[in-house]
Amino acid sequence: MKKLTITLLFLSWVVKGQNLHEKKDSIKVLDEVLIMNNIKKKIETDMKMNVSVDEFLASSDQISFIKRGAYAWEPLLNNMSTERSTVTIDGMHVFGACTDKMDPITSYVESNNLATIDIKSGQEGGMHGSTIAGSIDLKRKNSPFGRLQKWQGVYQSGFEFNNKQFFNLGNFSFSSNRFVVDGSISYRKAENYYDGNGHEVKHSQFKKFNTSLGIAYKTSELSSIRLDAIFDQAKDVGYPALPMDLWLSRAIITSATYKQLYKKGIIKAWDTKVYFNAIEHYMDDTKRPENLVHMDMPGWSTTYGLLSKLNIKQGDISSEIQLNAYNNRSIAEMRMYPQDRSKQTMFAYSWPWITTSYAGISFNNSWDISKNSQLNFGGSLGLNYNRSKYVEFNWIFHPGSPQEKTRFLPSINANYQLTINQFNFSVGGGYGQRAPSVSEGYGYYIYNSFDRYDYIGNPNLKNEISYEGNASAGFKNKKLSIQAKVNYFHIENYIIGKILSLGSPMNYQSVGVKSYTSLDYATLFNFSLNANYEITNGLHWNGVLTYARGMDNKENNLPFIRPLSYQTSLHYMYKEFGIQTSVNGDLKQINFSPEYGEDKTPAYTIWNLSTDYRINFKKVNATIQVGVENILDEYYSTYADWGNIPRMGRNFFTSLKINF
Ligand SMILES: [Cu+2]
Repeated sequence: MKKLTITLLFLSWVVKGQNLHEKKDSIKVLDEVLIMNNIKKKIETDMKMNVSVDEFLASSDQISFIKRGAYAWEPLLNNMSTERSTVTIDGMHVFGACTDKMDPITSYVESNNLATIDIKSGQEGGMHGSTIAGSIDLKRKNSPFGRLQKWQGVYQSGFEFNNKQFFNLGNFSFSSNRFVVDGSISYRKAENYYDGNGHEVKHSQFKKFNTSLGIAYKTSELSSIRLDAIFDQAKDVGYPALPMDLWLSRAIITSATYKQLYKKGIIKAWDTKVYFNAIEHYMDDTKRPENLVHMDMPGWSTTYGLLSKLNIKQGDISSEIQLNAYNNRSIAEMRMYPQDRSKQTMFAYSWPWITTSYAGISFNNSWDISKNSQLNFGGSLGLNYNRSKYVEFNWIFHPGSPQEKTRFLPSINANYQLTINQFNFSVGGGYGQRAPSVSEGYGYYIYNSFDRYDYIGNPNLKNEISYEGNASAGFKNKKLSIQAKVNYFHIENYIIGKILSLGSPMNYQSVGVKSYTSLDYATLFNFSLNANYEITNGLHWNGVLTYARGMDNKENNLPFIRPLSYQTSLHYMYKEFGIQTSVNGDLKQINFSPEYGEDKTPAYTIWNLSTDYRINFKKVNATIQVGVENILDEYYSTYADWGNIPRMGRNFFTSLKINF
């Protein structure tokens, strides 16, 4: 929805620009609009100005996380795991190279190369490819041509006391009439953190280096070309909830984009991008004395892709049509060694060279029926092809399963919005399908330390099919805004692991083997309530309440469904001084799922406080912030902390941000 508003806004600006100022540069107008939008949604939270991408995502009421440590949290959208959502960087598909999900895509960017994160729920998020839960698009910084101030830069630094995390982030941009450069560089280093009882959580350290560069050149009055690259490297990352750590993870993410705007006709803009990204991932279990047998489990993921988008406007209808195509190859190896590491005793592919090719066309229309009502409707049709090179591994548990598989993935959605005075309402529905992920379809002995089973993929799995309904209602006046949202998913052929009676575990820690199978169906319900109130000038209150419920076809609970959660914060600003405090927590997890390795998680409440001060000196403005998270040093772990690892105890933090 937000995307459509942006598009509409941009189209109306372009049209206005043409009528009022013939010579106004449309690209500039487009960029200005995008920038305006970005300024509103800075990558920071109420409590902290220098946040990681994960901390920023956590401030959304649609996102929860599975945490395996302090680094690279796995984002759950609408309480569904990453297989059910599309996570993209500027629309580009990137696939992690870890069979144990140590590297969600969000771990390959940094907060200082992002402008915003675009989250869309359910089938509305189908623009970049087939999805069930929705989409998370990480949008990179993209400076406009011909900005007044040619050079701009930001430097951020800070220290977090609990895990001795020290970070330095810098980014700059140069902009002239024909030429733009955006660059960023960052380094974070953290040691083990301490829980609320003051105990060290071993293997929770990390080191992350990230840099990005984007160069744009205006090829004509209405067209431009842009080259982008991100390089990310994480080293010596501990995952306290897993039986192994990460030695090295490296990603290179590149793209070339051509943008053409049109002054006449119904086509307003055409955007085409080709991209390539490669990820390598090397785990390390040698630092865990409890592992008697050592396993190397490296993984590689390589993706080529194309996306091409048209923006069209005719009368009251504006449309987006997008072509997505990509090809991914995922490889993961398992090498087992006895204590003498020079002797390898076993070799297997846990991802036996899986190729995924996808091509799809999606469209999205927005029709302004009247001044206060709007109909959005869209859909997509995708073609998904998989091939397993070393299909022998898949035949061990699923003999005779085909080496190649082609699937059609249709989707459709509609949503009606109505505004009556200060009230707004929306109601919508959707239908969509997704193909199984590489692990679900072709994984071989992927050890899951949560339920302690080895997981086997099944190439014959049916498509997951989602039927979805959603509604929202809101009220807004000068001081108060309240928004309530609900959605409901009925998902047929819901993919989940079930115990296999045959097959013996490979890992000595594992208790058995599970194969991915389809439940007849599962249902998911999500509710959120968000309120803002301006108590007096400078004093704001914000509150969020979320509730979710997920069940399988036998009314058993689904795993990783967030219990009732709340967050409330107060924010006070006086001149250059700001202070904010927040309380957040989950209630007791009653609806847990013992079948999938969950146990009851007690309630917890966390109290945070921070204060900041701004200094303006000529063209430079600096902000310093000090704060403390988990003031009461509560010992807790959440429903989605893998293996109930405790979260961080009291954490003092300081940070500095300089804009010049
Ligand atoms: Cu890994």
